[in-house]
Amino acid sequence: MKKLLLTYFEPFGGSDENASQAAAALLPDRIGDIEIIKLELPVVFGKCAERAIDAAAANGADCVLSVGQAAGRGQVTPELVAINYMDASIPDNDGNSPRGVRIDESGADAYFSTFPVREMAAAINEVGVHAAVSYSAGAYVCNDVFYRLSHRFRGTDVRVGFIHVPDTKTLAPTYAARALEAAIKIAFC
Ligand code: PCA
Repeated sequence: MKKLLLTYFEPFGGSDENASQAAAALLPDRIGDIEIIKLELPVVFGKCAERAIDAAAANGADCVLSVGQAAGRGQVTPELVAINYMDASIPDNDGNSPRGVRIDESGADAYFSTFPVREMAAAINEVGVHAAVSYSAGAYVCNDVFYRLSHRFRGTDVRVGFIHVPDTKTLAPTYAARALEAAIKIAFC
């Protein structure tokens, strides 16, 4: 049985909910023969990835799929690329606001997702939820966890991916969960 570490985020920016948290809560602990290990992450630069990396090692995860909320987006968006750049327009949940700096001075400028993002977007559309590949995960904490995980697991068999979901007013959590389930299934077929 394959093990997927599925991370989602706590609320941030003064909100009392995060669509990724609501969607993850609705996902089963098993999809086909994939065991889903769920982990909530703090919306804090650096710390988010440390938690995820520790949990991936502790559980022997075969892959890590992180999910976050992208308010203002109308579709579920598997992210193609993580960039080596932080630019926070609001402070993270520990009060950090890095502006226009690299995540890792000696790291690659960017990493591509090692998940099949085009197939994931197609599979999500097929279950009736609008989806499209996104070419930017932004420069806030979602991109940060995606970049740091990609950097940590580059050249290994551990796959790393990221999906943004719209806020819960735009897309009800049941649909976001359905989208994630479809994406996870296709990623392992
Ligand atoms: N969305 C933010 C960080 C946490 C989240 O759910 C982002 O897109 O960077």
